[in-house]
Amino acid sequence: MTATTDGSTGALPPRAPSASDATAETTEPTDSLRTAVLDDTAESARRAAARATDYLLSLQDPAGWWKGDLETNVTMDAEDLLLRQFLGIQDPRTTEAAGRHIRGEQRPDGTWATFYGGPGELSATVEAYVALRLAGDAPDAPHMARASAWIREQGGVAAARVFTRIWLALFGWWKWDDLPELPPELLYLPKWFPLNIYDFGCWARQTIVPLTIVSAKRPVRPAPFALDELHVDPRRPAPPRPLAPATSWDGLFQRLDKALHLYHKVALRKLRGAAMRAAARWIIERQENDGCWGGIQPPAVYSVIALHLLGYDLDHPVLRTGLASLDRFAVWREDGARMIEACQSPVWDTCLATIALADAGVPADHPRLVKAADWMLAEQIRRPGDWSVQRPQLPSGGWAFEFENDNYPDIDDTAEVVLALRRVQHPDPQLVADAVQRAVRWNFGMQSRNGGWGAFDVDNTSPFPNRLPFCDFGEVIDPPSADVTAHVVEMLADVGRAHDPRTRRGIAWLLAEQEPSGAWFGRWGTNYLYGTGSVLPALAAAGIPGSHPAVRRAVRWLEKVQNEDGGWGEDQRSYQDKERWAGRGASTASQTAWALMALLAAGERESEAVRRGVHWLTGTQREDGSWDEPYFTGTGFPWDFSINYHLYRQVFPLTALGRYLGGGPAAVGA
Ligand code: R03
Repeated sequence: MTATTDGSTGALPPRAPSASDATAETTEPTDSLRTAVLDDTAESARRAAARATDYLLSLQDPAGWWKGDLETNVTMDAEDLLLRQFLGIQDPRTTEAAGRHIRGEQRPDGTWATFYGGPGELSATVEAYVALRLAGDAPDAPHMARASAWIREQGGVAAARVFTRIWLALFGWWKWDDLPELPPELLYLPKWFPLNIYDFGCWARQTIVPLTIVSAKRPVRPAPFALDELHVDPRRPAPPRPLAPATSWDGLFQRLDKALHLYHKVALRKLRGAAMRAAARWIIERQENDGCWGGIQPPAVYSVIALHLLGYDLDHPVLRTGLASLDRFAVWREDGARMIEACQSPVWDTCLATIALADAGVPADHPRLVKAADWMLAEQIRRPGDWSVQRPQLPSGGWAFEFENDNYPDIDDTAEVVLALRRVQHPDPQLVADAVQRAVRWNFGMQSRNGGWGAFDVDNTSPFPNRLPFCDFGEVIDPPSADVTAHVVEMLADVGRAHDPRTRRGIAWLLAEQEPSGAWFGRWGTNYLYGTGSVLPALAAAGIPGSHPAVRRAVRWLEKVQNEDGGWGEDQRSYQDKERWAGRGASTASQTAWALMALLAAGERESEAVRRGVHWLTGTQREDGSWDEPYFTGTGFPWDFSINYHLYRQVFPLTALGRYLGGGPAAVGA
């Protein structure tokens, strides 16, 4: 047994002194560990992991969960002020605090970006500008004049996304007639008919249903000021858009939209009324226990507006609790600024934190891990949801991302929660086994036809939603992705189902999805580093050896894109220009960790690339055990909506260091 300086046994992965007062299980050190303790990489990794463990444990809520801030962009804050203005519930303290946050995010050129270090973005800049005017900033103040000049240069409001123009239409700053139609009669399309609401990804469906009511009602509240400065030509705010040939898909959908505009004028009042009432019922049935809708900002704000337009009072329980749920998306900063989260991530953060701590050698029966497991167990969803429309016979058993989102469990969270639960030694093993069995059955049942897994629904791959002129922002369908599929495969292998034919089809789908470069695309994390960092651990778990050609190609790619400083980083621009930016960007803690997780799974523990990567992590760690990460490494929608998950900088480095020290799932040797 080799003793290390902190007195712990060399055979064990790093353990935080405060976290690991429990029994040490002693096993013989493996050859690799024996070498590792002799060199300073392992020693500094051990110290870094111990500090990171303590820091992560200090962030756990007494109830057992973790939740890091989910930072996105100022459209969240701007829309919050616009909503308050629309409903007439502005209050000076909130306006002041939101204004402070928005002003603090403005870049020197007067614009707002949608991710750290990104370019100015038109829609975000328009929304932020309008919000600051609501907060009282004068149009000729230098920061405002710079913003409006840039907006005009970019084509003005007319060139902004549909959602932005909808917000402006609510105050007469844009004409409803110059927006795509979304008729409420959409709800009547049967589920086999193209463009029925179940053809859309769940987040789009939840947003579109309330917007059908808004778009039918076309409300206009008095504008508190004019916005001429945001149009290239204020006399003609909406220059005509060129019409594509009728024989093209775009042309066809443009004409469909024109027809719907005509229909808006002649819609049968009875049918329209009934359709709006059906939409309201659909919305109210889906309100969660905490008052929110889908746990995400867009459905929540548009549902509140839609129901209000149908005559619901602001103090009606549905609206009162809905508005209260939006208030809980606010994060108040020390400097008095108020930031709105698009969504909250407690389940996701908790399962990732649990896995990280287990990887770092916190004993499986540690009270904090048991507390986390108990919290996760209580969050399992035991009733049908929107997913049941495609799978009416499938019993429930998934987890959602948020505190309350029982209608929309997702496959990704379910896979990761199972992986986390299985790392904990719970006093009631049967409780865990039953929960895992339900989850495995649910994830198997949610496999798409092609063998992969989407995030929320089965076979959500219709080509039509993307063609609608309305859909010019983000993704509107939920096809299988490599990252989610990898997480499911890793989980199925962990529960002993690696050889199930359904798992094999998942693996075949993954192998077919590999890019010529050797990497995998990251749908919900940025980007090829996230995809590859998800797939290689899954392949290893499923018994694919490190010598497999696909794994070798991925390893070569990772080594190729490693930064000079030893870390890895990938800019959001990789979603726009993969030739230039795939795997490229300033090193970050979470992305370096993903690359290391991939390499370690591929059996590369002794490689120079891994040693340099570990050094980057240990060398950039702060005194308190945390890492800085201003860069956004999470993805809501590729390019259009990026996320800085504030816990990623902590959980992924800890997992990588723990696995480096031998704490994680074993790699399959080359
Ligand atoms: C990381 C893996 C777990 N994962 C869940 C990830 C959830 C990410 C947050 C989702 O937040 C959203 C923000 C949104 N905005 N706009 C939309 C939206 C949806 C989700 C949106 C876009 C287009 C349409 C409707 C809504 Br149509 C800001 C699986």
